Amino acid sequence: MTHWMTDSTPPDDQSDLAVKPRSRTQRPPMYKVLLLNDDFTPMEFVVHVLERLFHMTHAQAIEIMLTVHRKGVAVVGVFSHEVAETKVAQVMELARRQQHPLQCTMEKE
Ligand code: TYC
Repeated sequence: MTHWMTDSTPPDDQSDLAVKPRSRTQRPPMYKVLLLNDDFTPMEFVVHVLERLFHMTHAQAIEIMLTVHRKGVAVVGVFSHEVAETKVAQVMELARRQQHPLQCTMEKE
């Protein structure tokens, strides 16, 4: 008996019946960054934050700011955990520096 015959892998005589192995690749979880409404933060400050930190055009920033103002909350972007955390921290820091009560949070998509 030759050595290769003791191998535990059976001869592949049914290659035409092969099934696709289940893919084990996974997407990393993504996180929504949410902006919350309040009664005190000036509209123009919120627009500035959206332009500066979320790279929105002036028109897009106004639209999202007004959505938050009317509905109470809006998603301003979807990012990896690390980027979402950084964005939230940057918004909170800009607001804190200007003493605005603006709140920004993140949640798993
Ligand atoms: N509601 C605020 C006002 O009337 C404006 C505002 C919009 C505040 C969006 C926060 O996330 C916010 N000045």
